Amino acid sequence: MRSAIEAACRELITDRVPESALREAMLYSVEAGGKRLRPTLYLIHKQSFGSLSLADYRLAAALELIHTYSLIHDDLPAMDNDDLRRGKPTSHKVYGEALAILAGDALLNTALEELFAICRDNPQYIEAGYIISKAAGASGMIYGQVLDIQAQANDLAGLRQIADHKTGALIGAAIEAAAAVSDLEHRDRLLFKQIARDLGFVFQVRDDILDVESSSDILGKSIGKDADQQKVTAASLLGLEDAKKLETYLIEQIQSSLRQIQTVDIEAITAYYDSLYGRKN
Ligand code: GRG
Repeated sequence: MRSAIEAACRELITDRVPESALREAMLYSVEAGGKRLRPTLYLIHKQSFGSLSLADYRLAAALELIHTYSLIHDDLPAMDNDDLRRGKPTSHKVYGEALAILAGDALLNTALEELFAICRDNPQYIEAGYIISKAAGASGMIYGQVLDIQAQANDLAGLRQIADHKTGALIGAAIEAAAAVSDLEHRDRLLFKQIARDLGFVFQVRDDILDVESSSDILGKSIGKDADQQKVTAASLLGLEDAKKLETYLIEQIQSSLRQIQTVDIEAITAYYDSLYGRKN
């Protein structure tokens, strides 16, 4: 799945962006690596809900482009000011700030262009396109980033609000989009919505733990940034031990929701989730 996602990302960019420094900068960040979490989530769920078509790989690639744009912009001096991402110098370190900003813009726009094209060719994908563009936008990921910059969390509810938007929105959209293009029973669709929400939060809690416990060699990005920036995170708010207990609790919630799913074979989904819990990078 990973190589199919990566091929689809490359094709999307080379098909739609003229050969230029812009295309090079877009490919640089997309091909620097990464777990391909969001496209994989989409494809694994869509496959479990039915089957996969070319449109699904195109949609999965669009998700990865949106995510990569958010990382480029998050790393800019005006935001987190990071030098390292996916184990390589950040976009603005290699291409300068102006091109990094434009590469991020172009990744987002290319993804939306592709989503519109998918919907034009396959009208049953319109709801999925709406879910993804909304999740990336001003009431989703961008809103979460603003809350994060303004450091508005001082309790668990505040922390969850930021994580649900900044991290959870796009992760959730990957799962919800797969449900939207499939024939899923209403009850199971609601359960997957809850699972998506908990998965986004557990992913963020682990990210907070890794920022304290891991190394930049393993993570491919700088560590200790949260403490340097005095960010309120699961680790700083609860302490490492309780952050890990929260992680365990969330995983149990997800597992309990999964057990209630009635009409979907959850084997591949469960196996993929299991590979994410306790991740080291
Ligand atoms: C700039 C609009 C805008 C949003 C930025 C993605 C994001 C929102 C910020 C990144 C900062 C951060 C550490 C977020 C928490 C978790 C997260 C989204 C980590 C990065 O995603 P991974 O781990 O990255 O899936 P890879 O490189 O594996 O794709």
